[in-house]
Amino acid sequence: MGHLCAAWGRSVSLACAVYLTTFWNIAGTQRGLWNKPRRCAINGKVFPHHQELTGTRPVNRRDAMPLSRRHFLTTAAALACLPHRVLGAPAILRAAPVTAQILPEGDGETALWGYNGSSPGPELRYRAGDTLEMRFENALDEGSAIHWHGIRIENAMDGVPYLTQPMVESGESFDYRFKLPDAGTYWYHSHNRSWEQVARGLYGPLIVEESNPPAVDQDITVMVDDWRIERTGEIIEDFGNRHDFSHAGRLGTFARVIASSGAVRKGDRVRLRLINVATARVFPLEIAGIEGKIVALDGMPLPEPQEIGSLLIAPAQRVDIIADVQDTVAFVFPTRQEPYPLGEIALQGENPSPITEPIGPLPAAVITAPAAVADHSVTLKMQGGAMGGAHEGDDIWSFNGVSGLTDVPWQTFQRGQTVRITLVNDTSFPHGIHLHGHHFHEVRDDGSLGAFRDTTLLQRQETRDILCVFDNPGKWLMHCHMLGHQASGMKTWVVVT
Ligand SMILES: [Cu+2]
Repeated sequence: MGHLCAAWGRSVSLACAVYLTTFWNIAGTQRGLWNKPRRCAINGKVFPHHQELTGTRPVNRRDAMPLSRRHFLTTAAALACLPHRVLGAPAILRAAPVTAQILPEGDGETALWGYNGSSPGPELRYRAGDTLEMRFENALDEGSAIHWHGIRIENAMDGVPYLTQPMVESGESFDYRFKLPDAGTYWYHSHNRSWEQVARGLYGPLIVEESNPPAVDQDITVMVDDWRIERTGEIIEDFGNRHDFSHAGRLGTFARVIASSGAVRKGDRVRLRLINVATARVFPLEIAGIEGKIVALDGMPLPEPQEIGSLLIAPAQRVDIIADVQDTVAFVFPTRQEPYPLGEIALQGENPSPITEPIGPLPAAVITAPAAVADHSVTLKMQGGAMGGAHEGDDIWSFNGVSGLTDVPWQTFQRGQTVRITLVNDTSFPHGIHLHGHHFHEVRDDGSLGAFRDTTLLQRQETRDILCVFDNPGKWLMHCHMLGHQASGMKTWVVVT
């Protein structure tokens, strides 16, 4: 496993870009954003206008940390500008209530649930081929378990209570131990009552480095989330309401990025590992201040890096970017009204010797290619929800007229079979469909193989084929990662024998 580094907690204290405080109304649409006076807290000072800050950030990076040191000390991993990144992970993840500074410093704190005293939980960083060994301790008042999202994992370690492991009840623990086969950007999160537990903050990044990582000056994890909180920071305790479930899910009132570094130099080459950890919100995302390429989606390298353009990241999806810094790195959520600022990484000095090599592809993952002709073809139709048609399920949502998990799996596949699944979104909402234990190819309209993902976004009334080699034995969940949809019927499971 990764080195258990005693100094890690101290050495990774660089947290977080500058955050602007902007709310949108609780109706949850992207319209009608309500703006607090725009301001940024840096070095404890409050600046009245965001624009005034460009290029005038403090030079002491350690002081440029608007998030509370108390609560976020262990959330970040990459120490800026160190030539060698530090692999590291604690040996225990302990879930318990925490307090987090979600709003800018000086505004109210938010009572959440987290791991090891913080939300997000600590960044776990390993190298491909390592074995992750982690004791999960549950100090919550209810059951929980940890799912290691996107890892082609041994089934018994997948973290789905009742399907792959017993529930880890309050006061109990569970030992996870599994190999990390593929380099990439992954994340871990609760997989019990996830519409509430993840919304309360039970998640963190899981980074698996290449054995020979691409040369960058900084490797920065950027989680994007929204929280349904009052303007005081207090969480709004309306989890699990059926209105949310039947519509787009629990959309937040406040959103921002949480980045593992607060500053970059002009000319730095950076790797940005974007993770949408929200329970429901699809984030369109624009990133200013960099020029580069997308090199991986959902952890898996692209054969050829792609232009960045405008990103659209569904809950649970990841995007890896390698890029050169030209200016303050600003993350913006474009809306129909004014752009909603999600946070920035400050510009601080200039890199005297920038990396100039072209940005090439990451080393390909060693994974079985799908057969030219699929062994099986099946259809999975999403039905239900508000403004949806009638369906035969007994809950809000269904797959093929069946809501929730049944005693028998939806499908049983022989190990190694290539299966074409036609995903049909016959509803009025987008859905991000996640398959556990495997990645799959999105099939393009012309029939060619597209991105290799573990979560695919289907817009309302959209249809897409995916092609998967089911080569990992066990019981695997397949569900919508809008977690309220999952909770109210949009999930099923397959068996690979
Ligand atoms: Cu959904």
